[in-house]
Amino acid sequence: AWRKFSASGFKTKEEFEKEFVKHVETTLARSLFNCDELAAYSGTALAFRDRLVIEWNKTQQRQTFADQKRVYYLSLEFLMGRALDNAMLNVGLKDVAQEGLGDLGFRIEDVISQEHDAALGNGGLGRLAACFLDSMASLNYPAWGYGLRYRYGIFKQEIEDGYQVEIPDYWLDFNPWEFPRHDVTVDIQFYGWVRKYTDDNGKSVSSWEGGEIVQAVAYDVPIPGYRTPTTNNLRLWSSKAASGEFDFSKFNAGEYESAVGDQQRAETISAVLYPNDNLDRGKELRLKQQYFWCAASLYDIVRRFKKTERAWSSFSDQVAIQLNDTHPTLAIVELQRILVDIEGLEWEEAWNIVTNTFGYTNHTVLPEALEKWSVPLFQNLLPRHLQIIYDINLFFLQSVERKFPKDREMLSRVSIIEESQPQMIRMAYLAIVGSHKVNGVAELHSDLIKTTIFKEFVKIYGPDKFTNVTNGITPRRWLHQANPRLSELIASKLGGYDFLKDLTLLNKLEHFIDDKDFKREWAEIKYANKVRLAQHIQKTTSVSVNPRALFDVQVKRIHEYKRQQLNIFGVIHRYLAIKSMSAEERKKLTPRVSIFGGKAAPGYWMAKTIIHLINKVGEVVNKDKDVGDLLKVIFLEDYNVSKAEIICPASDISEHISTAGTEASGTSNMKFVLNGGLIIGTCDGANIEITRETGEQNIFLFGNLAEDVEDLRHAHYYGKHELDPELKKVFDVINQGMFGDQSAFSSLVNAIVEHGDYYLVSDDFRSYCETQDLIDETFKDQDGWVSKCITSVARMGFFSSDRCIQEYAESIWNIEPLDVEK
Ligand code: 26V
Repeated sequence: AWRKFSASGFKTKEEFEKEFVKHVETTLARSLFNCDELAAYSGTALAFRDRLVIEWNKTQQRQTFADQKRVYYLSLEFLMGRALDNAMLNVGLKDVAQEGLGDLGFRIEDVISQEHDAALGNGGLGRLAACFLDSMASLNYPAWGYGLRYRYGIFKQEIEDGYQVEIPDYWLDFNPWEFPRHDVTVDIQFYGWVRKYTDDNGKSVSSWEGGEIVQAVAYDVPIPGYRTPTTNNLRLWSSKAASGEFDFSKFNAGEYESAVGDQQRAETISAVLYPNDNLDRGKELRLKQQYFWCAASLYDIVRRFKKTERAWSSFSDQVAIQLNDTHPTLAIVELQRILVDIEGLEWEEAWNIVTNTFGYTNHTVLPEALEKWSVPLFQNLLPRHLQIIYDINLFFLQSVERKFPKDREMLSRVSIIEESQPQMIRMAYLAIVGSHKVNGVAELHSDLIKTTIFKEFVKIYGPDKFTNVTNGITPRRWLHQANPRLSELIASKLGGYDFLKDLTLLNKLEHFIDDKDFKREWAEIKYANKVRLAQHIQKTTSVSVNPRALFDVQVKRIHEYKRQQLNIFGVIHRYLAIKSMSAEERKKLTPRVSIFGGKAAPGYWMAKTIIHLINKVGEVVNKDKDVGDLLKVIFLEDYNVSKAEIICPASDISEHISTAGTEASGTSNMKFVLNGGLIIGTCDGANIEITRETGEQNIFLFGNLAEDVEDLRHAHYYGKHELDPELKKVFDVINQGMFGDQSAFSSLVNAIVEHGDYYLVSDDFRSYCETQDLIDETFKDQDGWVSKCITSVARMGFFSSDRCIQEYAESIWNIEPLDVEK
């Protein structure tokens, strides 16, 4: 009956305009006469927000009454990007808004681009979480995301004099997409001590007492599904001082400064996203963030479960929790604490519930990224949790001992506590022991974790606990939104947009592989997308690039293992080749624009040096008259989600060239291919599955294999590797100062020449350059090139995050979709 009273929202252009004007004039208190683009964005966002809210409320009510299992996706990062375009496309009223805004004198693209990216993540891991939210809602799964509401997202990057400069990303000034829930708060405890006593029934009980309290406040963000009323919830926690706990008394006693200090300390917890990607520094504030967020989320989940008045034994029939990497592993310990210390369950019973509830996804094998926390730090901050971890470990090691009675070494290898100085807690091991399923994110990666970092656990639990779920991307944002013209062309051939809900339908494009008009239109769209990127490059770097040239793109976080250094050394090699050519030879060359983008962690010196070198090479090459259009080198500032939406549709070749065995999956590889670009890549991560799906003739693979990496590193270590002669020439010109003061780049060169070349740049250099030459040749046959691109797109259906989420739902979460309308 409540539906009778709910607003239905606008449907027509006129109704949209009415809503728009209402919001500009009342919500924003502005006159239509000084409505600029930002105000137009705000008015449009608020109009669409109203629509989302109606469906959102409906969905949440329906989920509550349906009483079926829900999944909670715990992630410290959600790299959402912009929300308005996505909301308009999902609701299906972008055309209406476009016309309405047109009437009012605005271009919809300009309005959309007013929005500040929600950048609560570093890279692939955070963007994956965002794609998952989109797919879970689009497939009608009852699902919530839980994260932290950072006041500052990932820093904005500026390039000054070739160096990266970090600017704080304060993004909350106007955010129409979040709803503060000042009534949904949780008190979170830190520090203190454990009191052990015997209760009235003679049972020994532990209780965590004292310490200090910080309050968690919920902020909710609606997550609309594509063309479905299902609108899920992303709940982000913000920290603030617990009012009345200690600051008020101090305030009254005149201790203003210390009262304010307490408040600031509390607010610091959710103040800033850690800008490290694949590097663990073990900072106390990061542990505080993790516990704050896990404890608030668990309290919320348990509170919701308790309202159903079910027996604890049915908890894992109602609740699945997925851990996005080890960052939320404390949730395992917290649930055990709630069940044993607060709800009074027996250890065994509680532990069964816990392990049936959790699944853990591993996203990296890099040793420096595997989280470990020092025991003394833990002891101080979370004394009761440390005890529980010790008990979990004790019972676990006892079971291992029973299974492998003769293998004493085994116990120290798999212990959750590393016997170092100080002792360390191995979070990945804790996550494995506390979950019923562990998965990697691409086939090679899932095999590697089973045979390397977690091999002992395969012996203990058997292979079935370990599984693979290859990553995917949402075709709504990464095809339809980023590349509307290509999406429209595809729809015209397939008879509608059903492929956005079932991406495997793309395979029908193969029927059109000889359709001349189709291919021409395809090529025109790619060209138009390149023109658009060229304009962006012109505007932001003042360099003119020829959109007919081959656009070669590498955009991702800067990291030695991703090997942007291999790319830029290859560019220098190409530059030297051009310089030594005759005019005749130059005419035969394929003109190329090498485009780089990505942030370096602020403390990662080597990554910053790579950025510096790219920029200095660009300065020299781009003004060299000998070279002209044959080669341009561009570093795009501040790579983020909304820039990726411009860049992905505009590439001819993108680079995914990590040292084999180091990139768990990669997801931008999928985005580029889905947008009609080809890949140069190593046999790593999801590149391997992309090759299997799209065909070996449609990808440019090079380099050594993962299985050979160990031997090659050995060869370097024992001085048995000879530096690649062409790479040596590149180093020679760097050392001669061709790109400015050579000492600025010596660490980069020496990592390869003197320090063992851990990432095997020299080993792969030759095959990398040869493969680039092959790309030049292949690109000369434009018709053949377009055929490869179309064939690849037709075969990308597997890489939808919808497929990926369905696999999680069936093999890990055991949840069913829920129709909101029924
Ligand atoms: C670890 C840490 C350690 C503590 C400080 C901050 C921090 C941030 C991130 C990480 C783990 C990073 C793991 C990661 O980002 N993996 C990426 O996950 C993508 C999605 O599965 C995948 O496509 C990439 O290949 C993989 O590098």
